[in-house]
Amino acid sequence: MSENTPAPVNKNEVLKQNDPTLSGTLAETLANPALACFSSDDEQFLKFHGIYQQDDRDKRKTGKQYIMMIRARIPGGIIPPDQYLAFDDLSEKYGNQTLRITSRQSFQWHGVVKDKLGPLMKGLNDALCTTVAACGDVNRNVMAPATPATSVLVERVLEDARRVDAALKPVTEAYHSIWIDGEPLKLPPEEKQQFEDPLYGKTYLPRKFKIAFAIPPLNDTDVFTNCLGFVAIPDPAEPARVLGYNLLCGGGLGMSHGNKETFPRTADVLGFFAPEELVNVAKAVLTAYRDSGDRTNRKHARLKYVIEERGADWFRGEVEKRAGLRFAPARPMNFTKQGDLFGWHQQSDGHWFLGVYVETGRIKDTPQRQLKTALRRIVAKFRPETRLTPSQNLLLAGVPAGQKDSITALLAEHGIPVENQAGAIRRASMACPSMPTCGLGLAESERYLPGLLEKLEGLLAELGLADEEIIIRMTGCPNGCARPYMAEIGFVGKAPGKYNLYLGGNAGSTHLNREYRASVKSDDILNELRPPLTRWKNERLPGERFGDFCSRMVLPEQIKAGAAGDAGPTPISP
Ligand code: SRM
Ligand code: SF4
Repeated sequence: MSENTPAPVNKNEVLKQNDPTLSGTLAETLANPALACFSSDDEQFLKFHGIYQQDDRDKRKTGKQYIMMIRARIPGGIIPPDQYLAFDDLSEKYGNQTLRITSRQSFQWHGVVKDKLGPLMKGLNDALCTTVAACGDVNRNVMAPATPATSVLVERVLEDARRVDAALKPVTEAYHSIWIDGEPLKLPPEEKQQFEDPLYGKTYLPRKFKIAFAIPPLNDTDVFTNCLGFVAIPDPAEPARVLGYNLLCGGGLGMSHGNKETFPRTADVLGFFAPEELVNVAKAVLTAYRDSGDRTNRKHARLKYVIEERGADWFRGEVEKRAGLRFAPARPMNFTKQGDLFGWHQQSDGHWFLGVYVETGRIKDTPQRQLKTALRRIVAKFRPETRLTPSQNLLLAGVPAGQKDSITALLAEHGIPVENQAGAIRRASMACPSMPTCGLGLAESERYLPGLLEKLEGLLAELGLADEEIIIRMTGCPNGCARPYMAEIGFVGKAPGKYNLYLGGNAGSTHLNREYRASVKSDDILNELRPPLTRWKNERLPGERFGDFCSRMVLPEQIKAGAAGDAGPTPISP
C-alpha cells in the first residue's frame, strides 16, 4: 500500500455499513433449533443487543459448549422491586442461578444456552428492562452516584444521567422485532442498508463509549476512567441545585500486553457549562468522537487515543463548535474518596438505606451465605428499591425505620451480618469475571481474588495493619474491566497463574497507578507485597494510605533505579 492510500476500515465497520439496522441473521438463527450458536458476524450484531456469545472454558477439553452472557441497561443502577424479582426469577429459570453486578452498575446473566435466550430476553422486556446498547459500538450504561438520597443533589444528578442515557440510545427497530415480536426485521435488503440512525449514522461509533456522572468529593463512579465524565458542581447559594457540570473527556483503561501503542488514560478536564446544555454537550462529544475516531484499527479506536494524539484543546474546540457554545474554565473540584457505604444509613427524606457487600459482585447462594435467597425474600416482602453500585455492591433503599430490624434479622437467618459484613480490604475490592465465561481472560480473577484476600488479610494482621483499607482490584487480562489501573494494588492477568502487579492508586481515584512487578506467580504475590507493606507501616506519614505511600516513596525509587514498569502517560502524583 502506498503512503497516501488510506488504510482500509476494519471488518466490524463493513458489517455495520452493510446492515445498519444491526439485525444480521439473528432472528433466523434464534428460530432454528438445529443451530447451537450464532455465526461470527452475528456475534458482532448480538453485542449491540446486549448479548455476548461465549463458551464455558471449564468444559473446553470435552468440546465447546456455547453459552450467552446478557447485560442489562440500567442507568444509575436503579431497580424497582418488581423488576428485581423478575431478574432473580430469570436467572433461576434461564441462567446459571446467579446475578452478576457489573462494575458499571448493571446486571449480567451468565450461562444462558441458546434455546433459553429468547425467553430470557422476552422476560426482561416484560419486566420493562432493555439490554439494547448495553454492549457494542455505542454509548453504554450511564453511571451515576449510587448512594441514595443522602442529598437531593444525588437524585437531581440521577435524573440528568437518565436524560443523557435516553438521548443517546440507538433507534433501530431490530431489537424489538427480534426479541419481542420474535421475527426478523421486515425490510427488504436494500432498505435495510439505507437505514441511518439519526445520531449514530450508518456505522455507529468506532468503538464503545462510556459516560459517568460524579459529585465530589465522592468518586464512586471512577469518573476519570470514562470517555465522557460529568462532574456536578452544586450551587453554593442553593446546594440542592446543580450549578453546572465540569466536562471530562478521554478516559479509558484497556490495553494489550506488549503493545506500547495501547495504554490506560485518565480524562482531561475541558471546562464548565450550564446544566441546560447537558444533552447538547453529550451529543457534541459523542459525534465529535464518531467523526474523528480510528475506524481502521479497533485497538486504537477509543476516544482516549483521539485526545491523546490531537490534544485536549483541539477536542474542546471541536465540541464547542458542535454544541454552539464556549466552555467556561472548569470549577474547582476535589475528589477524596470512592467506594460504598455499608450497613444502615439514613436518607435525607428520613427513610433508610442498607449497603450490602457482594463478594466480586456475584449474587448467589452458598452453604454459608444465602445472599440470593435473602435478597429475594427482602425485596418481595418489604419492597425496597435496589441500587447497584459501581464497586459491584448493592444498596436497599427507601426503607422505613420500622422495617430495619426485620430486614436485619432476615439477613442474619441467611448468614449475612449487617455490621462488619467483610474486612477492610475485602469491602474495597473488585474482580472481573474472567474464567470460565470471559473468552479474553488470561488468568483467573473472580474465582481467585477471594482466596488471595484471605492470605493478604493474614499478612496484614501479621504486620499490625489488619484494619487498614487498601483498594485492591483484579482482572484476568489487561482490558481492565474492574478498573485495576486506578487501585492502590492492582493485579492484571498475564498468563495462567501469573499477574502483573500495579501499585499507587489513590482514594479519590484521580490518577493511574504504575506497574511494580511483571509476571508475578500467584505463589509469589505475598512475597512481593511484603516489603512495600512493611515499609508503609514503618515509614508512612500520619494517616497516609498505602497507595499514596507507594506514589511518594516506592515507585519514585523504582523509577530512579530504572526499573519502572508500564503505565499510562499520566505521571504519578501523590
Ligand atoms: Fe469489560 C470486554 C466484562 C467493565 C474494558 N468486558 C469485556 C467482555 C465483554 C469480554 C469480551 O469482549 O468478550 C467481558 C465479559 C466477561 C463476562 O464473562 O462477563 C467484560 N466489563 C465486563 C464487566 C462485566 C466486568 C465486571 O467486573 O463487572 C463490566 C461490565 C460493565 C457494564 O455493565 O457495562 C466491564 N470493561 C469494563 C470496564 C470498566 C468501566 O467501564 O468502568 C473497562 C475499562 C474501561 C474502558 O472501557 O476502557 C472495560 N472490556 C473492556 C475491554 C477493553 C476495551 C478497550 O477499548 O480498551 C474489553 C475488550 C474489548 O472491548 O474488546 C472488554
Ligand atoms: Fe475478561 Fe479481561 Fe474483562 Fe476480565 S478484564 S472480564 S478477563 S476482558
